[in-house]
Amino acid sequence: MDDTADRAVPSGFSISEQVRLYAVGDIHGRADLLEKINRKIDAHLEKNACARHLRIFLGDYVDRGPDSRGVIEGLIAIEQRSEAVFLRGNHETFIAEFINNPAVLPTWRSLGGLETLASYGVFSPLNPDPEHQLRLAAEFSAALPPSHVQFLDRLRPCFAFDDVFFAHAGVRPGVPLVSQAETDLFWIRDEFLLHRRLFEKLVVHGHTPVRTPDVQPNRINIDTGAYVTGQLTCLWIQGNRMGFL
Ligand SMILES: [Mn+2]
Repeated sequence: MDDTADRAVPSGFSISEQVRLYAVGDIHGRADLLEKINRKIDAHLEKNACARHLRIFLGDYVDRGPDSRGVIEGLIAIEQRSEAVFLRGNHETFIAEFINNPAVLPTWRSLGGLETLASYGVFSPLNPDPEHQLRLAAEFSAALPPSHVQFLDRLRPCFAFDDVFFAHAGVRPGVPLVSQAETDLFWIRDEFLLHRRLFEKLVVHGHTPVRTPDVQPNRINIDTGAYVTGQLTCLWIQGNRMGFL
């Protein structure tokens, strides 16, 4: 399959012909890949001009990979030069949670949180005792630049544009898209992934890594496990056409 070719958006869903959406999957601390994908988007725009475009990032900017701090920095820079939407992923929820409740550290560690701390110059042993957790949380809070705190505060739970609905993990079947719970938008897996019928809109999501982008009649998964595979996927949609960068 030629992934660079454009094709029809599934199930007759479409967006405005005048707008091109670029959606980027889970980055997980790979600032290098974020830079690369933005260059690809810039090149695509140069070759295929469009009146308006919008970059949509699906969350999971931090953890696991080596440079979460650099990713946040890169996203803030994009926001300053381009129209962009930033969604919250389940991993972003741990940053505020750890500062408020340092005892969550073992859970966050199991999801790659120590790499995020290290990217901010906060180095944790594998099993810090509760008192040490408290110190690490204070250190981390002091190391987070205000611009990063503000960026993380304004992440959106989901975003809809015409016939397309963007959320980090997915949606709960049977619940209207406007009434989705944040825990589902950030965390849901099988109940969403195994659902076969159409939703109100085409759902574009990440969260559950796949080898290649997974295009289904009712959803498209663009989390290609960038932090291990080196493949950060971008899906573009314009009118009733779409393609991958
Ligand atoms: Mn996730």
